[in-house]
Amino acid sequence: MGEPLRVLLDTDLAMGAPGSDIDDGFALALAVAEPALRLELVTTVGGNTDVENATRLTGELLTVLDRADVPLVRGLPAGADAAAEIARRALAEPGELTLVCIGPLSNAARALAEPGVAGALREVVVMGGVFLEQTNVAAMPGEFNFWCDPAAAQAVLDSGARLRFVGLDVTRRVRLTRADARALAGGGAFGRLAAEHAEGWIDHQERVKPREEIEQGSCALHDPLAVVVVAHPGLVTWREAFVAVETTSRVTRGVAVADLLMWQDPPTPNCRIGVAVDAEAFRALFVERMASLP
Ligand SMILES: [Ca+2]
Repeated sequence: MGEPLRVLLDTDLAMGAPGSDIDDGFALALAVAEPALRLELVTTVGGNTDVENATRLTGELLTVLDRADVPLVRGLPAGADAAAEIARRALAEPGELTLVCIGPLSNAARALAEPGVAGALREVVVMGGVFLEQTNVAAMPGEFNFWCDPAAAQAVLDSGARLRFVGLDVTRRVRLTRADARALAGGGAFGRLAAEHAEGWIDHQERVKPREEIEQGSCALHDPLAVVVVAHPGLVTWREAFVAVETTSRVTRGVAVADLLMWQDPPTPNCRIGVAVDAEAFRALFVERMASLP
């Protein structure tokens, strides 16, 4: 293995708050546990919870993971904020840093609006969008991160950065079952905390999505997939696309339209999107990495 890839992680982490989504917490844990990655900065954004809570909970989780040394910078609406720090680091070391975005794209859009930043980042990997399917939920027609800040998602797509997206249609295929959660409880401090909150999250999902079959008895590991594919891109099948996001519509806020370049005179692609995932291979890697944590 060569040098670890250097990662900046932008997150709306809520693991630790009752009934809150847990996948950012697992994504942070994977970024710490994966030997092919080196986590150099964590920034926070409002989404699953507000930015204050996300920052506090991220700090607490980094301590549980024995990585309180990782710099943590709060995002919007703070003054000296996350976007400026992402931009500063990217420009200081062009071609070296990968930005992984697992919340709404508000910080990323602001960072990428700074001259030179889009070209200076090695890559931007995003959990966001739904490209080959749809949510089939009128209240949230776009995937959550795009739906929260569709203008930011569009700005990231327009930035010219090298972009990869894992969308909801792919990420919802990688699952954590109740049995998985209980197995984690037999591990260290992180495992015990994660197990408790994962079971609570599965309970919550079952309650609020009673007729969505896939949400019964397990929960999706959306954000961890975005972290893992930085180091292990072969877990997902990628396809070039031209993606645009609806920002103003009455009906389809946050919906992404992905042109797969199939007709003559196609648009110029602006990203790659995941179109399939090896869920079993992901699962094997996830279990192994979780077992290595304190
Ligand atoms: Ca998230």
